[in-house]
Amino acid sequence: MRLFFLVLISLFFAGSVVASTTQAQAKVGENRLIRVDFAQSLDTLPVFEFTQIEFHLTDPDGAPIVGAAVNVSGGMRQHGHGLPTSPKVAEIADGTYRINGLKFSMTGLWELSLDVQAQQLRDTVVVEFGIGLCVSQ
Ligand SMILES: [Cu+2]
Repeated sequence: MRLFFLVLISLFFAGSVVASTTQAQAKVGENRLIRVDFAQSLDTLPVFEFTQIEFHLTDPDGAPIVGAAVNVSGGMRQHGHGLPTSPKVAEIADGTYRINGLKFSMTGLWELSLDVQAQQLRDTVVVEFGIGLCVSQ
Protein backbone atom coordinates (compact mmCIF):
# COMPACT_ATOMS: atom_id res chain seq x y z
CA MET A 1 0.00 0.00 0.00
CA ARG A 2 2.78 2.37 0.94
CA LEU A 3 4.68 1.50 -2.24
CA PHE A 4 1.58 2.09 -4.30
CA PHE A 5 1.27 5.52 -2.75
CA LEU A 6 4.90 6.33 -3.56
CA VAL A 7 4.41 5.26 -7.16
CA LEU A 8 1.37 7.49 -7.39
CA ILE A 9 3.33 10.47 -6.05
CA SER A 10 6.19 9.75 -8.46
CA LEU A 11 3.81 9.65 -11.40
CA PHE A 12 2.28 12.93 -10.32
CA PHE A 13 5.66 14.67 -10.12
CA ALA A 14 6.91 13.06 -13.33
CA GLY A 15 4.15 14.95 -15.09
CA SER A 16 4.78 18.29 -13.42
CA VAL A 17 8.56 18.09 -13.79
CA VAL A 18 8.34 18.35 -17.55
CA ALA A 19 6.44 21.61 -17.23
CA SER A 20 8.70 23.08 -14.55
CA THR A 21 11.95 22.16 -16.31
CA THR A 22 11.75 24.94 -18.88
CA GLN A 23 11.02 27.45 -16.13
CA ALA A 24 14.00 26.21 -14.17
CA GLN A 25 16.37 27.08 -17.02
CA ALA A 26 15.74 30.79 -16.59
CA LYS A 27 13.99 32.42 -13.70
CA VAL A 28 13.25 36.01 -12.71
CA GLY A 29 13.67 37.07 -9.08
CA GLU A 30 10.77 37.72 -6.73
CA ASN A 31 11.54 41.47 -6.84
CA ARG A 32 12.03 41.30 -10.64
CA LEU A 33 15.51 42.81 -10.29
CA ILE A 34 17.51 39.80 -11.43
CA ARG A 35 17.33 36.99 -13.93
CA VAL A 36 19.08 33.68 -13.41
CA ASP A 37 19.93 31.53 -16.42
CA PHE A 38 21.06 28.05 -15.51
CA ALA A 39 23.73 26.48 -17.71
CA GLN A 40 22.22 23.03 -17.35
CA SER A 41 18.99 21.20 -16.82
CA LEU A 42 18.43 20.91 -13.08
CA ASP A 43 16.38 17.72 -13.20
CA THR A 44 19.32 15.69 -14.54
CA LEU A 45 21.59 16.49 -11.60
CA PRO A 46 23.11 13.44 -9.89
CA VAL A 47 22.03 12.03 -6.54
CA PHE A 48 24.38 10.93 -3.68
CA GLU A 49 27.48 12.68 -5.08
CA PHE A 50 28.90 16.18 -5.03
CA THR A 51 27.82 18.30 -7.96
CA GLN A 52 27.85 21.91 -9.08
CA ILE A 53 25.56 24.25 -10.94
CA GLU A 54 26.60 27.22 -13.07
CA PHE A 55 24.34 30.14 -13.77
CA HIS A 56 24.44 33.58 -15.32
CA LEU A 57 23.07 36.59 -13.48
CA THR A 58 21.66 39.59 -15.34
CA ASP A 59 19.64 42.71 -14.51
CA PRO A 60 16.33 43.60 -16.24
CA ASP A 61 18.29 45.31 -19.06
CA GLY A 62 20.24 42.12 -19.73
CA ALA A 63 23.51 43.43 -18.32
CA PRO A 64 25.57 40.93 -16.28
CA ILE A 65 25.50 41.45 -12.51
CA VAL A 66 29.13 41.41 -11.42
CA GLY A 67 30.47 40.91 -7.91
CA ALA A 68 27.25 39.71 -6.33
CA ALA A 69 27.18 37.86 -3.03
CA VAL A 70 24.93 34.83 -3.50
CA ASN A 71 23.69 32.74 -0.62
CA VAL A 72 22.24 29.28 -1.35
CA SER A 73 19.72 27.43 0.71
CA GLY A 74 17.23 24.74 -0.11
CA GLY A 75 15.81 21.38 0.68
CA MET A 76 12.77 19.19 0.16
CA ARG A 77 9.59 20.95 1.13
CA GLN A 78 7.51 17.76 1.24
CA HIS A 79 10.01 16.05 3.55
CA GLY A 80 10.69 19.05 5.76
CA HIS A 81 14.46 18.84 5.49
CA GLY A 82 17.17 21.07 4.07
CA LEU A 83 20.27 20.42 2.00
CA PRO A 84 22.69 17.82 3.38
CA THR A 85 25.68 20.12 2.69
CA SER A 86 26.42 23.86 2.85
CA PRO A 87 27.04 24.88 -0.77
CA LYS A 88 28.95 28.07 -1.56
CA VAL A 89 28.78 30.30 -4.63
CA ALA A 90 31.82 31.65 -6.48
CA GLU A 91 31.92 34.04 -9.41
CA ILE A 92 33.93 32.38 -12.19
CA ALA A 93 33.52 35.09 -14.87
CA ASP A 94 31.72 38.44 -15.08
CA GLY A 95 28.14 37.63 -14.12
CA THR A 96 28.73 33.88 -14.24
CA TYR A 97 28.61 32.00 -10.97
CA ARG A 98 29.11 28.42 -9.81
CA ILE A 99 27.46 26.69 -6.85
CA ASN A 100 30.05 24.37 -5.31
CA GLY A 101 29.67 21.65 -2.70
CA LEU A 102 26.13 20.79 -3.63
CA LYS A 103 24.74 17.34 -2.86
CA PHE A 104 21.29 15.79 -3.07
CA SER A 105 20.74 12.99 -0.59
CA MET A 106 17.71 11.42 -2.26
CA THR A 107 15.61 11.45 -5.39
CA GLY A 108 12.48 13.59 -5.47
CA LEU A 109 11.38 17.19 -5.61
CA TRP A 110 14.04 19.67 -4.46
CA GLU A 111 14.03 23.41 -4.05
CA LEU A 112 16.96 25.82 -4.27
CA SER A 113 16.82 29.42 -3.16
CA LEU A 114 19.43 31.91 -4.41
CA ASP A 115 19.62 35.05 -2.33
CA VAL A 116 21.45 37.69 -4.38
CA GLN A 117 23.00 40.88 -3.07
CA ALA A 118 24.89 43.34 -5.27
CA GLN A 119 25.33 47.00 -4.30
CA GLN A 120 21.82 48.19 -3.36
CA LEU A 121 20.16 45.38 -5.29
CA ARG A 122 18.62 42.51 -3.39
CA ASP A 123 16.51 39.72 -4.84
CA THR A 124 15.79 36.04 -4.44
CA VAL A 125 15.21 33.33 -7.00
CA VAL A 126 13.56 30.07 -5.98
CA VAL A 127 13.60 27.07 -8.31
CA GLU A 128 11.92 23.74 -7.88
CA PHE A 129 12.99 20.62 -9.77
CA GLY A 130 12.75 16.87 -9.58
CA ILE A 131 15.84 14.67 -9.45
CA GLY A 132 15.98 11.00 -10.37
CA LEU A 133 12.35 10.96 -11.36
CA CYS A 134 11.33 8.99 -14.40
CA VAL A 135 10.56 11.60 -17.04
CA SER A 136 9.75 10.13 -20.42
CA GLN A 137 10.60 13.11 -22.61
CU1 LIG B 1 13.82 14.11 1.30
